[in-house]
Amino acid sequence: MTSSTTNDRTRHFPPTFLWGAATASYQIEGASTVDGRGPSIWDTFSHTPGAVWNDDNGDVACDHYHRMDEDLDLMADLDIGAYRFSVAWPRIIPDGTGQVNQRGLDFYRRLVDGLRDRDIEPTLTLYHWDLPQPLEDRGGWTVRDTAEAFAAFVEVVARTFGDDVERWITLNEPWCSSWLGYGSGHHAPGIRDIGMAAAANHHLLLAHGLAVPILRETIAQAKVGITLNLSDHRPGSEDPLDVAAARRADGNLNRLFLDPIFHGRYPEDMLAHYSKFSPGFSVVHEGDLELISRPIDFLGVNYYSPVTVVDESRATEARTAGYIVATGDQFPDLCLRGLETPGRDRTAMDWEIQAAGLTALLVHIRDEYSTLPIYITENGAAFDDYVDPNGRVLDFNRVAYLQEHISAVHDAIDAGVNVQGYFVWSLLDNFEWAFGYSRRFGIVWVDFPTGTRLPKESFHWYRDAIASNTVQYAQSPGSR
Ligand code: IFM
Repeated sequence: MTSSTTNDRTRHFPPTFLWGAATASYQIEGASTVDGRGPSIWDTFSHTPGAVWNDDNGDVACDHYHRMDEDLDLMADLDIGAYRFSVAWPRIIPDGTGQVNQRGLDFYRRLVDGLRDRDIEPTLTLYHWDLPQPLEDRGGWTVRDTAEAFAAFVEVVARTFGDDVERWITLNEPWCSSWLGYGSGHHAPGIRDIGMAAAANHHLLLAHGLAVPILRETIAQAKVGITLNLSDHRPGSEDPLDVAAARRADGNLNRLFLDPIFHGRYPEDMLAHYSKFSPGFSVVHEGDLELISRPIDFLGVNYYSPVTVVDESRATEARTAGYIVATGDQFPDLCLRGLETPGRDRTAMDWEIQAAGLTALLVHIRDEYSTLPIYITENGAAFDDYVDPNGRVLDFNRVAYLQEHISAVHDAIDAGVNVQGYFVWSLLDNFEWAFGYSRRFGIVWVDFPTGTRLPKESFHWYRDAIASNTVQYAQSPGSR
């Protein structure tokens, strides 16, 4: 892969570089009971008092279900080459297994055709967290049957859209589905049990492994991948305890997914750690890892922020060294504490902005795991946007974030990493899970009471980047 530089700051992307935008079904569609859609775990969770900020829910969200044409026109105006969306399993098979709901398929048919009409490549994610509730009632991702049910769902979607969709993503961020859903309980279904989270981790990967051959057998030209949320993990100091803590954090977020997919095994240190929890990885059957490590065509990487940690016994030293130390961790079993560097910019999610972490992560994946094509399937930032008196959203902080991170992608390409595309998260402000509508990630403002869309400054900036296939190089302050 080649890229070139024409002046001090202009960075050109390869001519085939794919520029895109991403969304997910539950976060934007609304219409939660329309046209035969069944309930998902996120309907149940968001309707549980206190589970989501302000008791917000996805009943209406961006009402994309009814405003699809307007959203397609926004995408055409942005001139993206690809749109990454997810299909809602409960729209297509409302009970999770069995009867297929044709009206659910019809909705995505209109979407795929609308994209094709506008020369935008559909990039289809098969699972972005909205598990049909009836499957959760039978154990959800903690049981093997759910992986089998997913395989049957994949077959329906592949048969329906195989002729029109080339790029398929089996799962979005299985770490969140398993560890936030069943471990910390911050996400649906809201269970707090480390042993169940580990079992869910495995069954999600199994679901991916079962889906790959179905996609290949059904669609001759399918390009199949999986999207992982990964981070660059840094120890707060060179103390061996902190180095070990960073290794544990990396083990939970990165290696529990990358190792089975690319090396066909779970990391020994993580297996040893989680052997204390039941059922944990005892749910792994002989042959599962061969399924999980079946060859794929690309890796989707979602990156937002680096992670810096110390061993929990060293919190006081870290404070003395000038860090702000988190008071606890969502996974106490890992015995670590997250650090904030005072003075570093952070997003409205309180995530540190550090684009160099993206380059480091991409180089690490290339060196340790795979030279397969990589797509940045999500990257973006929430900020406290507002519509100004002139009717504009001047989100220059988001522009800076995108500029720095797209520059970091360019750095990775220059370092020889095979990055083939970038999808901004997100096209629209949307339902940000446990944060409800309090966090805006969109490059398009959504006025939730009315549904009105308003492209932000970042939308116009991103459109220029796409049109010129360049970015003016920028680094996050304090980049290492
Ligand atoms: O909104 C989410 C998305 O659904 C998955 N990746 C992270 C985003 C921001 O939190």
